[in-house]
Amino acid sequence: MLTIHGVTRSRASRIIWLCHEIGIEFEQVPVIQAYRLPDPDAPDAPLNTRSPQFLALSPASAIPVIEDGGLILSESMACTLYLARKYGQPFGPADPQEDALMMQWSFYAATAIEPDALTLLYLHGSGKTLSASDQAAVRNAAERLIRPLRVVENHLATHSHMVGGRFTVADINMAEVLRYAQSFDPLMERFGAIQAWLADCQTRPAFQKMWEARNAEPA
Ligand SMILES: N[C@@H](CCC(=O)N[C@@H](CS)C(=O)NCC(=O)O)C(=O)O
Repeated sequence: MLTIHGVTRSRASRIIWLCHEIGIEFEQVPVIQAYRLPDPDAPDAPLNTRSPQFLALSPASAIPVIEDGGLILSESMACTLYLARKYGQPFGPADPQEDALMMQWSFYAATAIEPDALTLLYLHGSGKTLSASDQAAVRNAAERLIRPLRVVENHLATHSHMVGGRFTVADINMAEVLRYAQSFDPLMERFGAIQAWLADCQTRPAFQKMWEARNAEPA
C-alpha cells in the first residue's frame, strides 16, 4: 500500500487530495515539521522532520515523502506527477504532450508562485499584527505575484482547466500553491478567472475530504 509521510497541514495535502480523487488507499505517517515543535530533539518529541528514522527516508529533512513499492520519493510535486502518471487518465496525462504541460504548470507554480505565496500565508495569513518590515515583505511578495498570476489568469480566461479541458493533477498542483495566497484580497480580487476556478477546485469532494482532515489536525 502507498505510504504518505507527513501531516496533512503540509505539502502532503496535494498528494492526499490527488489520492482521494483517484481513489488510492494509503497509510499516513503523521511526521510533523520540526519548526512547529518547541523541542524537536526531546526524547518524547513526536515523530518529526528531524527524527533519525525520518532522516533515513528524507535527507532533506522535509515532508512529504511517499513510499510506493520499493520507491521512496520526496518533493510533493514529483509525488503527485508520479501518481498521476502511474494511474493515468483522467487525472494523469493522456499522452506525452499532456504530460509535458502538466509538468510545465507544476514547475511554474513551484518556482514562480510558491515562494511569494508562502510569504503571504506565513505573514498575512498568520493573523498577527505585522511589524513594518513584515508589512513591506507582504507588499513586495504581492507585487511580485502579479505577473505570474496574470499568466495563470489569462490561461484560465480561455481554458476551463490547466491542461486537457478536464480536472487533472495540474489543477491540484496549481490550486494548492495559489491557496497560500488566497486570503490576500488585495491581490486575488484582481484575478476573477483564478478565483472562479479555485472555487470549483475546492468544492470537489476529494478536496473537501482532505481539507476536513487537515482542519482536524492541531494548527
Ligand atoms: N519543495 C519541497 C518542499 C518541502 C518542504 O519544505 N516541506 C516543509 C513542510 S510543507 C517541511 O517539511 N519543513 C520541515 C522543517 O522546516 O522543519 C516539496 O514540495 O515537497
